[in-house]
Amino acid sequence: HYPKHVNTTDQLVDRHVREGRGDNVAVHFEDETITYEELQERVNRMGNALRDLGVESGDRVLVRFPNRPEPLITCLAVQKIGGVAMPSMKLLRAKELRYIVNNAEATTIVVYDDLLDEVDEALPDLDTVEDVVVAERNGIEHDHHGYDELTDAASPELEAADTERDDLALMLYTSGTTGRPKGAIHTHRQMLATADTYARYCLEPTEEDVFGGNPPLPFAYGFGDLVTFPLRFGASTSLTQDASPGDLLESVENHGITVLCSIPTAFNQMLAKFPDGPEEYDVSSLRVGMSAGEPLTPTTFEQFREEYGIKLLDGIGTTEMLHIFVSHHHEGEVDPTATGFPVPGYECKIIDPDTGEECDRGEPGMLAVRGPTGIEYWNRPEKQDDAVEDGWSFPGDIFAQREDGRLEYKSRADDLIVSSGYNIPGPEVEAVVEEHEDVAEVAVVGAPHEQRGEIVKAFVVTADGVTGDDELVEEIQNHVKNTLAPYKYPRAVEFVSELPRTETGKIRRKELRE
Ligand code: 3SK
Repeated sequence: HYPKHVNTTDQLVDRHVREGRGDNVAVHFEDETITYEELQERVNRMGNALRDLGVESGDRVLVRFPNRPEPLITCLAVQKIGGVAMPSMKLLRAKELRYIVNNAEATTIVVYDDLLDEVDEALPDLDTVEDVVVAERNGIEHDHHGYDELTDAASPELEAADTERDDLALMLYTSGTTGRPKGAIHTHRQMLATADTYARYCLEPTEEDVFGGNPPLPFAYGFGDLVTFPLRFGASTSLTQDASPGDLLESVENHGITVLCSIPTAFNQMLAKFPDGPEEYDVSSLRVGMSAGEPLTPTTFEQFREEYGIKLLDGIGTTEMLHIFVSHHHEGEVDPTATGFPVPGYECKIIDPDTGEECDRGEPGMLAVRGPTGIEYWNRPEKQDDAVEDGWSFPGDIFAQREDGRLEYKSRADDLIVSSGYNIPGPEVEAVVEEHEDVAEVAVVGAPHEQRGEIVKAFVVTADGVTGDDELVEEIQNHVKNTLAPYKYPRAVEFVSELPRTETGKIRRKELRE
């Protein structure tokens, strides 16, 4: 429950200064540390600069940066003056920016100079944009406003706007598997609620914690992990720009990261790059890891525990739900073969898509979720109607609920392979193929087949020094047949040098299917 009038930035920044935590470190970035008091001043200057440009309550502001302090400061500033922050993925091209900015009717763009090209290319078609503010960090020439010039000239004093809890604060565009991107909208209340449910109960953060990792800030997962969660609890965030596995470990050592946030691909890269563990780095500060974005396999969980000494808490969330709604509630209860329980504050049920009735325990069906966040799109009523029914959101995942209440991930609704009438969840087969010592990475999808409708096909990246040949295909197939119901074995195996991935690390299954 939140008061009717609440402002996220007031809660994430100003409250700590008011309550005597102004000297706590809020942000670590490279060699720089920013205390809560300094963060407040920088946010205030940016908020005033935006107001001076004419940004008003409710206006949408596109924010385009790698993971560094400026996007965090800008989003908090936009929210403090009652606007709606729209962090956008770095790799978006002019065509995508055109659609997003025009759909959102954004008035202002704040951009890292190295990402300006695509903005400039799109700009003549951006109907509502009045100002572009450029953070000059790489000496790139431009004819827009300069971030430092505007903020240096602006006042360091700013009262938070009198926003209401259900006013919009954040909009994140998500492409999903098909169609035009959709703006997932979130209010001040919902942003705080992700911290007060998942983070509070599953991570139990304290002021001493340092959250760090490499999910991009425009990814809902990254925004929660690296902005909302640490700042809600007066803790610190460690930002690492364009982090490779080595960069991330350097940040763990230098900034004393305690909560490591990432995705399975990156955890696997860390394991592959440092097969004997992170010996070159001091990672003794770590206390827990968070994993989301893709299902975490038991193999990765076990290897990471062995090499890094921490358990990874797997969780499932979506951009629309803003953060994780199913996870184990603490590391002590983790069973790596399941995703976990509904996060405190959320309820889940499993629905048979054919009958609309609740499934029996153990039976797979569509996951429905209800809680303090829910699916809501900007101006797309037709998508809204597909995704929400009687207050229950349908994120599009297939789960089964075990007798003990744990929820077991099966697949995305569109990753279910239907072969000779059998429903086969691709990720379940992936987890088994990945157990083979000669396999580094794998993605399993359905391939069209005349007699069977579809067959299970595995795209495999072999471990370093291993050649993919017929013998290995047979070994992989036998391993699956011996571990799962034999109809789930991959009838086709193709060796590839890498898997196609999205900017947030998700495998592009659609591309593999095609
Ligand atoms: O992809 C996920 O699992 C996720 C988790 C938390 C927040 C947002 C997303 C998309």
